[in-house]
Amino acid sequence: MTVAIAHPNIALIKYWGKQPGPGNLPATPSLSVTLEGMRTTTSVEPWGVDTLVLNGTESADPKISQFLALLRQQFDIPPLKIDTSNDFPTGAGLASSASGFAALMTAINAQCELGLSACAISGWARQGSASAARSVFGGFVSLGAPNWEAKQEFDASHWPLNVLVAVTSDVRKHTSSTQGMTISANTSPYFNAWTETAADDFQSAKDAIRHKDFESLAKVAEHSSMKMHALMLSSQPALIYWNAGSLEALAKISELQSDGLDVFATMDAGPQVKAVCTESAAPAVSEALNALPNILRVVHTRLGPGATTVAV
Ligand code: 2P0
Repeated sequence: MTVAIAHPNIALIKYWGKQPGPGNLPATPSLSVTLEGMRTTTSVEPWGVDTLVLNGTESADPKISQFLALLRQQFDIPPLKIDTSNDFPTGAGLASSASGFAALMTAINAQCELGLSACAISGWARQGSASAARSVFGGFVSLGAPNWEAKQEFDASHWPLNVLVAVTSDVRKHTSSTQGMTISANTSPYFNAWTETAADDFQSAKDAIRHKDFESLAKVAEHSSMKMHALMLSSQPALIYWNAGSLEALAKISELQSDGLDVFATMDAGPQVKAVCTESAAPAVSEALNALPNILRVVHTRLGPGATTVAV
């Protein structure tokens, strides 16, 4: 048996939409931070028939079945029991598929002795879920043209940002990211504007991170997040991932910014709000978010490492 762990990542520059054709290639470059405070733990072992246990319950997941079928076109992989669990809400906009496929591919590579490099593991993980390519690496990670290979831009020690996740719901989302992206690409009149402006945002964010320029990073990251949600809202049917707690958290973060705190907000395909801030701002941000009526809890995380196997 092999056990691997991987952490979710939060995109500061968002991926939403795919290129046509095979390989699950994103339509937009993305840039993320890998988080240490939440983890997926996945074990794999040879078994009579493929079996998936998700958070303690035997489950069927077509994405995982398709992923195994794709891998088996290239590698000799026996039937496997995959036992995977998250210590955070699954399918609720906390990038569980990112850490899930990163942990799964890391475990399969070791268990089946595939001998793949981290870059190749990431390439396979991307085919399971594009954001998973980023969770193979720690710190600040890019996924962009021309190769669409994830790459660590800076390790976690480069800039010790904190992320406070304001959890506003533990309910699984109504529309998966994969479905949502197709709906947006096919129906939103803003889709071309989204893809045309993404490369500039990506470059600005990389520059801001290199220079540890919080104000510039905050500006471009909030813009990327809000543009993605404008795209979601302008899709037909509209993809509304926010709830009352999301709006409360966004308003509070804006207020904290006006008070001079180094903090910005970003949201994904779910109602949780992630407040990214400097180490010194974190206690005040945490206290302010915890005091809001519709916030269930606040998870405080720092930047963390990439996916690894662990001894059993
Ligand atoms: C991101 N998200 O960059 C964006 C922001 C959600 C919002 O990547 O279809 O689960 O499996 O490649 O990676 C979520 O999408 O989608 C995602 P697939 P994935 O983090």
